Amino acid sequence: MPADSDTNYKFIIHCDLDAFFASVEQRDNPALKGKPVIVGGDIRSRGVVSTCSYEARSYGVKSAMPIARAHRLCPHGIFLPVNMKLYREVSRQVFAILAEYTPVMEKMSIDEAFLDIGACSAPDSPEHIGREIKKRVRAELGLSISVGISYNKFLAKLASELDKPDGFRIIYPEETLALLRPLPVSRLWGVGDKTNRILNDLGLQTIGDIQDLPPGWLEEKLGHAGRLLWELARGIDHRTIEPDRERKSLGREITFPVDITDIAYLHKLIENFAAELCRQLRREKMEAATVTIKLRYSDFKTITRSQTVTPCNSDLTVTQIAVHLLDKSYSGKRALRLLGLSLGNLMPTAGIEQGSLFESQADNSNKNIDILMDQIRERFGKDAIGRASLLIKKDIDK
Ligand code: TTP
Ligand code: MG
Repeated sequence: MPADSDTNYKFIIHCDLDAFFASVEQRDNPALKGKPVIVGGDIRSRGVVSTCSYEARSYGVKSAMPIARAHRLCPHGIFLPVNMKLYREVSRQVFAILAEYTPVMEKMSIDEAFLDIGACSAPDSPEHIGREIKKRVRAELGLSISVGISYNKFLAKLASELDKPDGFRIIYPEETLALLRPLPVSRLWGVGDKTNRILNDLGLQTIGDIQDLPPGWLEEKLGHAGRLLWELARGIDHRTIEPDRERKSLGREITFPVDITDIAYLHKLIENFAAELCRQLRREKMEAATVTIKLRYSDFKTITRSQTVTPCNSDLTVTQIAVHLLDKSYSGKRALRLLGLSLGNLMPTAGIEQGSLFESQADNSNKNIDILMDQIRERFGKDAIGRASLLIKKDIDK
């Protein structure tokens, strides 16, 4: 770690459970221990692999691969459905343990979080904390978690990945450059297939190739992203831990210029709000488990109605639930001066590509439409596209 005199240093711990869904299945059914367990659905299903045990990985099976392909690679594998309710509960238990070590924790997904240990008033040695987390997760929850420790987020995550499974690794500043040097550029944070190809086309295969570039070269080619990649290649990462991901709800409401009773119009407004809120959730890779509507009558009496749901971020699902809540509680007789929709009980989405695993085909095509619309809006602006039913008078919405 940097010298104690460096007031800027941080101790960041990155924790990520090993083969999470599959490990929970193996824990709860000892007959599955040591076997190639593949979670994602029946071999006849058209879904994809959610995750698989390390035993199955040795056959080349991996997340997001079609189940049929996984079956060809590992015909004697044990194929199990996704039990999301159980994994969410275990995830909550794991995060409860992690939260005991620092108030500054950022959950990245269902099985992964950063802890800022430097933020504790009397921090124990990071190594001691890291080892204790591993021990407790094993003893109390029967699961194996990989822990990486370093002085920034990128290196802490890399540390936990490099030593998986059951990993424990610290990356010290003096070893950073040499450790990064031989690794492929795809190891840099944010480098997916597309950026990987661009970098390869520029003749950059390893992180060392980027380290050797003169400062500014990659920035000239790729703009700000080039600058960030060059910094990451040298182990520089200024991002801080953002515990505000813990935000518990997200809402939108409107006070009407004149009181209204038009139920069809209220439905349209709900659809609009749902689209906007869900888009934000998807951008933050979050889902909501509670949908709440708020109604204020012309005499200022205010009511709220909520429903707990399977965590989701789909425009259509949220709209249907909110419209149902409205229809149950509002007959159109009394004039309304305010309508609100909020999504609560926010939590990180389970995984990037798990969609097709545990949802119906209709859910999936809705999700795909949502994602496609997000991409178009990202490129052409917020009003570039919407579901046909959402096209309503914009003036009142403003
Ligand atoms: P990961 O942490 O990426 O994977 P993992 O925990 O299964 O394995 P590793 O030891 O490499 O960390 O994801 C956590 C869970 O999220 C995983 O168990 C299942 C789910 N998931 C999906 O449903 N689909 C996906 O494409 C990925 C990557 C994960
Ligand atoms: Mg994991």
